[in-house]
Amino acid sequence: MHIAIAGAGAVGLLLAARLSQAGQAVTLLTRTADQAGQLRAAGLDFTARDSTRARIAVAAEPLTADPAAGSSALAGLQPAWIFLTVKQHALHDQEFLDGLQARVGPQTRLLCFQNGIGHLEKLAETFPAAKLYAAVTTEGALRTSPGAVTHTGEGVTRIGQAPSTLQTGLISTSLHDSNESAASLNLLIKLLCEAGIKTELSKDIVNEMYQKLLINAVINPITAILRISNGELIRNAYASSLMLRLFDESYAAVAAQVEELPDRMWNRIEEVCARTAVNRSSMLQDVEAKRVTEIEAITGRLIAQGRLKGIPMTASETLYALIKAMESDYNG
Ligand code: KPL
Repeated sequence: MHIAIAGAGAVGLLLAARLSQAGQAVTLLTRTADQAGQLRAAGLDFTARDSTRARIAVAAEPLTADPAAGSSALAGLQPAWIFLTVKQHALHDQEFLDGLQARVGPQTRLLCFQNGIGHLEKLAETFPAAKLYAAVTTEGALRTSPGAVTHTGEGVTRIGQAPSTLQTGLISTSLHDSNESAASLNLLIKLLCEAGIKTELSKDIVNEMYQKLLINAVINPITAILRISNGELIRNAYASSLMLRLFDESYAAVAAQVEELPDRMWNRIEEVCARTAVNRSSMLQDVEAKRVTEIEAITGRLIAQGRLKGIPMTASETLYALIKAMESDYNG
């Protein structure tokens, strides 16, 4: 079985490192030819949780490379799984979608790691015949250079099948056979666990995506604006009271979408901040590197859903506008 990982950011590199170390055939599909060249030439520099460092040989090529070309690591191979570890906004880039299209065969399963919501709908629309799965991970990773990643926090990855209602009836029932899907998922879970990525099956991955959305909506924008770590967020009384306002309206918007939310979501958010106290949220890392953030996929989507249900989303709207203002300042 061959796994392709589209997106060589922190999570993509972490998965590639762990799977390659466990002997799994993996190809990293990068956005740039430079990054692929560097990874092929120097290997992937991986720092594990216990601080041990290893240089791991990995197959890497740009996503836009012709997969049929003899030089491709995937020549003549149809990956059983493609892990999509790019940020959600990459799914709106036609060049990226074309590159992916060339690699998605009738048997390929797409496992989507994006934060936020809306990406499964976009992928179902773009690849109506693809078998879609989603992952929610709490693994912590930091990409320190295009060829180096550090495993900063051990977490759990939950994976499950995307709801068939996303896909057109005929295709989803004929191709997304549930016994076959369950067998493939179980095999993948075993493989990931053996590679040191603790992975579990989720029976309702959409609900879990919404829980993660709530966590990200409350933590990420404030840390990015104040440029503080997740731990500082709960130690700062003003930031915490802003978090509470965000939590109340975000909780209401999420609760209007999913059947049941676990109790104590606020406590879970505090726990996440405590557990990842020294970490800088992904949105803060994006802002510091002047990259486009995930504000649309997280706060933007939540505001839209809240408004549809008549829920006032005033704190979210203010933070959304502040992050958008920071983003538009990058170029100007
Ligand atoms: O997922 C995260 C992120 O930074 O995007 C949290 C949970 C906030 C941890 O930093």
